[in-house]
Amino acid sequence: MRKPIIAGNWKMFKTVSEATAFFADVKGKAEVDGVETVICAPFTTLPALVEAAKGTTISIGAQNVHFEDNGAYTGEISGVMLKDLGVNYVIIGHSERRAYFAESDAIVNKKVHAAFKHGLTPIVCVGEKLEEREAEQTKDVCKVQTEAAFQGLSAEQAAEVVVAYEPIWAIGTGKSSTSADAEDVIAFIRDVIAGLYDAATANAVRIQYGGSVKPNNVSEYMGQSNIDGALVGGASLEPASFIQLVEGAK
Ligand code: G2H
Repeated sequence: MRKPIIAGNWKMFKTVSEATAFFADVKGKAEVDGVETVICAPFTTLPALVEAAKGTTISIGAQNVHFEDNGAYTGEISGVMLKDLGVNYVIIGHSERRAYFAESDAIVNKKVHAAFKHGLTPIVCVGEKLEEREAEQTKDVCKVQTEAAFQGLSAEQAAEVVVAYEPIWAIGTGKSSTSADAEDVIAFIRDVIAGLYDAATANAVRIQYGGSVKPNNVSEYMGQSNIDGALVGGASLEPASFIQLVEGAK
């Protein structure tokens, strides 16, 4: 059985004091038996959140990692540094990073390897643009991105990856994929992983849906057999809403 995982992706929101106040509000409430809760926060807030999360079941994640351990990469943060802080998860290849920071499939794959090297669980984002959806290329795009992200991973590593299927046209727009459409693409992504490894490995991989997930639609996605949780941006920023998302994933 795959454990559902709700991950908040705060993007570039919250100062340290805002993050600490948020955590105090959700502590004990966004902790639900049978659901894994993750908060992926800005780098500056990570030390305070890791400290606050001690003794709770909430995991803390970053939103990016460099693929090298250290070096002359001004402004970057490595897996060594994240692990040193006590961070457990890292989002890799979010469409905003692919679009605004030129992250290619090859870079995403290097970052996935860097995550495993340092004991971080990668949440790997894949998903199509609106024009690709309209051209009926959704599955082709997801196949290419998934195969590239998993390249060179052992079956044991592959089983630990969390994939987030995020149709780009649904991100922050209020337009969400129907649960049936999301299930169709996510089942396809699972088949792609089965093709790379085997059915047992593919069945172990948790695949989230992301894109305008809200407290009022999370259960609908969770009701689909291949959808194992959600990566949530806007609706993860308010404590009450975040708590409802975690409760809705039961
Ligand atoms: C998609 C998602 C979080 P939102 O980017 O990764 O954001 O829930 O705001 O659409």
